[in-house]
Amino acid sequence: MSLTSGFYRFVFVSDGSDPEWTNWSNLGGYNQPDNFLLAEDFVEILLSGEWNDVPASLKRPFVCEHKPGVYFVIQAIYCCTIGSENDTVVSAMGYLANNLQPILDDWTVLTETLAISFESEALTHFEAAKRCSKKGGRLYEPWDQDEYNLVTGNLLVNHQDWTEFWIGLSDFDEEGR
Ligand SMILES: [Ca+2]
Repeated sequence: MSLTSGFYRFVFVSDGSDPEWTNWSNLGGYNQPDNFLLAEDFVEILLSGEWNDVPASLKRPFVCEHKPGVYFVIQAIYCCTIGSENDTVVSAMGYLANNLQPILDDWTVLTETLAISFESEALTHFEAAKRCSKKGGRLYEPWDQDEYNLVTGNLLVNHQDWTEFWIGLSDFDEEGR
């Protein structure tokens, strides 16, 4: 199975790597990605969970992701290297207990390594990416199919006001527009 889809090579925005799997739609009877009018370089997910390439200028709500495990460990180490000669592990656990909740409130923790946040404000792809970054995360990049099923399951149950959401997949750099 080719990882590229026809002429188009969509990669994760964060590091330009190829997805290990794809989930393209045949929206409107056309196999996606179709780069309609040669202007579709960014990817939305549909409520079906399938992917479609669309122009970056469209406004969509979006899904941010965050790696809570790594984030919390870094926070804990940071906390306990400042002015503490006590048992680092105990201090770190105390820090986590005191500081976990506000972070959890802002993110839905799906697994030990993935927290997501559904943002209902419709923004362009670039604006959405910036917003995720401001929250300490990035646009959601579906690396893992099982995790992806959790994410889209959550979308279906809780976020049906919109039918399309930005994720962090693009062929903008590949295709150069
Ligand atoms: Ca398309």
